[in-house]
Amino acid sequence: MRLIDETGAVVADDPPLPAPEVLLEGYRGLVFARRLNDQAGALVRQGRLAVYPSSHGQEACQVAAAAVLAETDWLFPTYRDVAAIAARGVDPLDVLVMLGGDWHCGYDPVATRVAPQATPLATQLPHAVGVGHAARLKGEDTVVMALCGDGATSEGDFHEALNFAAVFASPVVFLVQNNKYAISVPLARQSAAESLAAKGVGYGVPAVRVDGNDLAALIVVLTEAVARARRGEGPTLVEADTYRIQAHTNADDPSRYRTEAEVDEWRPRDPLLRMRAHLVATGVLTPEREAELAAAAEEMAAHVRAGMGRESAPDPAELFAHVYSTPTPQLREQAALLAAELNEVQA
Ligand SMILES: Cc1ncc(C[n+]2csc(CCOP(=O)(O)OP(=O)(O)O)c2C)c(N)n1
Repeated sequence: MRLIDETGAVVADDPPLPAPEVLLEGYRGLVFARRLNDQAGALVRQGRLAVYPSSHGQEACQVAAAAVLAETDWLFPTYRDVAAIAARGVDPLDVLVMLGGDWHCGYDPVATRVAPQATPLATQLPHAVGVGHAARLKGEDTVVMALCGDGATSEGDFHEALNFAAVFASPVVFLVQNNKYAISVPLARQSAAESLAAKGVGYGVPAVRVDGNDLAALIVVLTEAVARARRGEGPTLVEADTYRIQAHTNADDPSRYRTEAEVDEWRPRDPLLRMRAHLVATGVLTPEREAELAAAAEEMAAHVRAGMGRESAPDPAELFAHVYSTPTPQLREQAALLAAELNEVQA
């Protein structure tokens, strides 16, 4: 599904576009998300942030996922969904705590209704379904938005979560950001299905494939999926067709598995450029408004730069502290190895 093409032109009028103020607010979210991605990338290069999986090029998915939720709903993100968590209203500094190398989640999941970021692939999906199922049993009208990547759809947890949610009509929206790569593994080596949305069929879950760089289409599709879940009609699977423009993380060299020409094909499909073109053409985005948005995004970036590194440095030994109440011999051995190595480095 697509409503606005790469030039910003409207290409479909059914379903209708979201209201101009909704799109303008969405554009604000895109500007903030892009600025946050750029800022976090710079902090990694300065050695002030341990790792950052950028969502550059995928910002429309991130912003839409947060925009369609009510305050009482839940968001279940992955490591790549920093911008979605920030769009939900969590201070970016708190979101970056874990990626700064701390084993703590930097925000309060219960207060923010955002689960801790998940690094193991797809493990957040059964958790998301559990929260949705529990809310349903308690008679609450909470909806859960569960995010994952294309690679995560090969994990057993994805299938178990989808099946359970379908059978028990759990109020969960599964949003798969198909950015075409699981680190170096291209989609064709990940799935033989015609599309990732097709995976909904076997579970009896309605599925939609949407242009993941079209913010308007994403908002429409996800709003309907959330409404459906809230009506008690069960889960929806949404596959967002998008692309990871930057490296998987700072530790990755994408030139080993994809060509620059392929990346260049996706650059003009940028979700920001597209929404900007649309809003300028329709007179909704004035130069003054745009300058205000840019200034506010700069302020957010300055806040992130100033606050980075305020958290205490975690003790590496804590890595082993809470795995088992009685550590196994292997764990004790690993802990001793790490301690010896750290002693050597410090000496
Ligand atoms: C259970 C599990 N297996 C393997 C990994 C290693 N790993 C980290 S990221 C990644 C690729 C994930 O790709 P995808 O789900 O498409 O998400 P993306 O990074 O593209 O957002 C892999 C295999 C992991 N984190 N968890």
